Amino acid sequence: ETGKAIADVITLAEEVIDVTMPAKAVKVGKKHPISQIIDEVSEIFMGMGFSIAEGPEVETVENNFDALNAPIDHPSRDMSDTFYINSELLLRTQTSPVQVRTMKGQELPIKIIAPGRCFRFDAPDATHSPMFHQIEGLVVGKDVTMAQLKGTLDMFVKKLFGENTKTKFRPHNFPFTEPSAEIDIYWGLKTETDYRITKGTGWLEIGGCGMVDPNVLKNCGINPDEFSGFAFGMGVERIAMLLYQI
Ligand code: 2NL
Repeated sequence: ETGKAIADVITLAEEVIDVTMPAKAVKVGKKHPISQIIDEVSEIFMGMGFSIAEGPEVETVENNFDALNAPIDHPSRDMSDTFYINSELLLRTQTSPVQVRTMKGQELPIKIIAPGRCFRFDAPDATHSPMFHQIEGLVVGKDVTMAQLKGTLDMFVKKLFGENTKTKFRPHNFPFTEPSAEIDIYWGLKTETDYRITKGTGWLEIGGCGMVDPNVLKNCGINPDEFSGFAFGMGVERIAMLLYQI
């Protein structure tokens, strides 16, 4: 009986989402879970006035690290953490270089999200993959504030996870933002799985954010005395696993 019950649950999960066969999923009119999340998140931000920006997966060290204020000895720059093509080119380790390109090349104000594929020299396990997806966001203009950052992300998580979702901004450190925070949502402790995924706290980290560091604005040709900005980033696989119970 227990075996049958488990089999039924597995069958149900497979009917909701097929994580194994993107081609088959397309045939039966379903999108890959990664595409579903990217499309759903994009819809939410477009509803808040953001545009979608894209850029190359092969990037310059300048756009991926230098412009983003990454110290020359930052561990993420190591050969053992990043796929280098040569001394100037690499596979992007986040989608921020898309935003760097936009800041360097476009008029202000900027209000974009950048979804896409990223690469890090990681051994695959349950929580790591050498290829993964991120969605980053950037707003730059006159008088852009941290209050607007918190309001924007609070509205976003309510639209994605439900209107009762609470947020917590926990101080953190990133080279490209100052101040910086990690974003936690209250997930709850109703099931055993909830205890496992929240490490018994009920809170779940879903991404990072902060005010764009003045050095980053300067590196991209924007005067930090005149303009300010906020940015955020989240992992698509992580959100897909939460929403689809993978
Ligand atoms: C995370 C954290 C973050 C950003 C990404 C960013 C981009 C530019 C300038 C400043 Cl061009 N910041 N992106 C900022 C804070 C956090 O991602 O946990 N990602 C999965």
